[in-house]
Amino acid sequence: MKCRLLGPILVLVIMLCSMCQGVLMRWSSDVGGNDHFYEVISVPSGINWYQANTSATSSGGYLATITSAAENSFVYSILDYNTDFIGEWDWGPWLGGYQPAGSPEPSGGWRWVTGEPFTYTNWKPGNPDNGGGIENFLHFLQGPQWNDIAPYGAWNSIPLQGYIVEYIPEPATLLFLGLGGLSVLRRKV
Ligand SMILES: [Ca+2]
Ligand SMILES: [Ca+2]
Repeated sequence: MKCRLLGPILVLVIMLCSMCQGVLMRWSSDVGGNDHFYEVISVPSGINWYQANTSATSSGGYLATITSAAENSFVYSILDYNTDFIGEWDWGPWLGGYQPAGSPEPSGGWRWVTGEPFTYTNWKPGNPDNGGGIENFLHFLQGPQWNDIAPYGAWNSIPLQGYIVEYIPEPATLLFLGLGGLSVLRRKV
């Protein structure tokens, strides 16, 4: 039994460790979480929402979708405020929320990239405001609260410097964790 499990588990761990760079943080069901992994990807040169979305899906996850206050607290807790929030206005990383073109402004039609219900929200007061008529994408702003912003960042010209990816682990990975595996997987840089 041990030998039969070891191979797939190692393959999964190697796959997780090779998907991209950074530290995977597990929101454990032991503390009321969903057992998903989250990863903050720092992009000092800047990245727009479309690029972040493509990168997240190509690495096997998706831009983080936040559907409860508890999840918002967990995801925000893994951010380093000093490096993940940038600029005069403390712009934080991209999330997986967006507003399709043609939605009633400023608050209509918001959805998650996964299709999960967009019922829980944590807008910063005054948002969403569809500033400049072009703000249809979601990110953390000045803390754990959200802002709608343009796809290319502030004023559609100052890109954000990171994004958060959410991964749903395979059952075998959860079994590995249940057997005493790590709750934090450190990726190779
Ligand atoms: Ca908008
Ligand atoms: Ca806004």
